[in-house]
Amino acid sequence: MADDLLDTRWGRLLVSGAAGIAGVAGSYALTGASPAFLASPVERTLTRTMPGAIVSFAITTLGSLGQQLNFVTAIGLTALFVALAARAALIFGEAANNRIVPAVGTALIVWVGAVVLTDEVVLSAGGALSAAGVVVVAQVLDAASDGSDPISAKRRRALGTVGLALGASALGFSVGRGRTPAATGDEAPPLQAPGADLEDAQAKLDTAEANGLAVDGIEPLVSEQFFEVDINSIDPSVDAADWSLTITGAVEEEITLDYDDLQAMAARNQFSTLRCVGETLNGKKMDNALWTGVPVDQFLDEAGVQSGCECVMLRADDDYFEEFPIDALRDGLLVYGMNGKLLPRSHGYPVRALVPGHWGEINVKWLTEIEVLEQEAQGYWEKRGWHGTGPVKAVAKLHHAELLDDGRRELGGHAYAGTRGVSAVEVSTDGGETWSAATLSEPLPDDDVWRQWTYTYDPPADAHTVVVRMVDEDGTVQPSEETGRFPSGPSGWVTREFA
Ligand SMILES: Nc1nc2c(c(=O)[nH]1)N[C@H]1C(S)=C(S)[C@@H](COP(=O)(O)O)O[C@H]1N2
Ligand SMILES: [Mo]
Repeated sequence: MADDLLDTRWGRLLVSGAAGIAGVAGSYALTGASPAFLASPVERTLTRTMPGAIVSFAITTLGSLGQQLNFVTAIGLTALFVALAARAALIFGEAANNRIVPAVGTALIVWVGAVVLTDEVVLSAGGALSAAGVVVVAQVLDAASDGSDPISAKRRRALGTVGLALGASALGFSVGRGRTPAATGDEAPPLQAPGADLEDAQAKLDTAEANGLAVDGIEPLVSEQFFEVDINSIDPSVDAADWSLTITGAVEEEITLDYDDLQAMAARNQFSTLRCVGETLNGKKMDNALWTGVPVDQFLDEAGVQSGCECVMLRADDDYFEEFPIDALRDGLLVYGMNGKLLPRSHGYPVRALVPGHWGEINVKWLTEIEVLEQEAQGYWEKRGWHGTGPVKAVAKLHHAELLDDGRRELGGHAYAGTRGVSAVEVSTDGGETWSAATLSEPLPDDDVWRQWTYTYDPPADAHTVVVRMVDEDGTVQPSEETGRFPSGPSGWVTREFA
């Protein structure tokens, strides 16, 4: 059958490629954006094995684009793996002169590979069956051809196969999107936990609403769009019923807590702002929420800490880990609620650590283990050169500048200094020569929290530089010295030129 598409080299390549794309889409259709998606373990492996210097370079030069590139690479590699499986099965089928081998072989290789990578016996069928489906379609189209006008018929079949694979892929991606567990806070269900004081949570949220400044251009005191930073593009999806947290290592007695245990214990509602050490000085990765969780120190006492270094390693379901002083953790919460709702998957459902006053990176999401250490060790980001486990640096951000109808200009933003608190924000419109106090939002009931600021002035006719700085509760003015974000987080006063 010399006119068969699958008898030609390019035909087999084409069908294999189409099978690769369909395999990725079919996997996604069944799993959505969850760790069972075939590209997820591939991305994790890429992330973990990438040299730290390259990761840090990508973060500082590309920002989140670096991670997107990594994810696209992972999807490409996954499609390549499926395509190679189909190609091997096709070649083997031809050598054996067997019509069953190509489809069954494709399905089998992809399925075994997927099970090895994802540990999901049933969900691995999605990629395997769709890839095999493309091979079957190509075979059926070949079998149905009558042999006349071989070249153009082959082209038609080639187009048919590719078209079908792409159509099926589009369908697969839209089905998969629908299956992706809810990630955003708004979609999270309301909190219902025996130990949580929901009236207190609502009262605090009301306070935040009342204390916010009436400025359109800046985020409210409780962020509507809370930033996310993850080492992987696909978040773990942990079942609360299966979740447990163990306190291990240098303790008198190991402790294991499950979700019900935690929800039954007296919880606290606490405002806390998170800021990412890897963000630019005036970047957007700083946000505030009301967190509901159980104070962690009682568990450390119960376990009986025997640490030689007074330090702990927190570990998570996404293989993330961070090390820092145990004293910082003693002020922390095991959080299961956010803004009166269940903690969303994207922010660490079912349970994350909250460590007030420290850079975001030690606020470990999808927390599974607290290991009390004998000796200092390095966390995930410290292994990659960062120093982000300590207290946050103070910052006053400038995110809003608007000319008002009366010709004046309104400026605004947020200021944050960890648990040191914000007592004032000062604005200079002459490049730092003279300073004036900005208007601040009323403080929120907890200390580790940002404040909004606004300042309105008559802009001069010529070019001028606006500088913003904050003062903490002790009266300390935020240092003016500018540093980049790598390795210890950005410092300095935010400036902006107006022409
Ligand atoms: N398990 C886990 N926890 C994590 C991370 C992560 O990638 N995995 N990212 C950290 C970083 S760098 C920051 S800044 C904060 C961000 O928290 P958010 O995504 O809830 O805003 O989570 C931290 N906790
Ligand atoms: Mo971060």
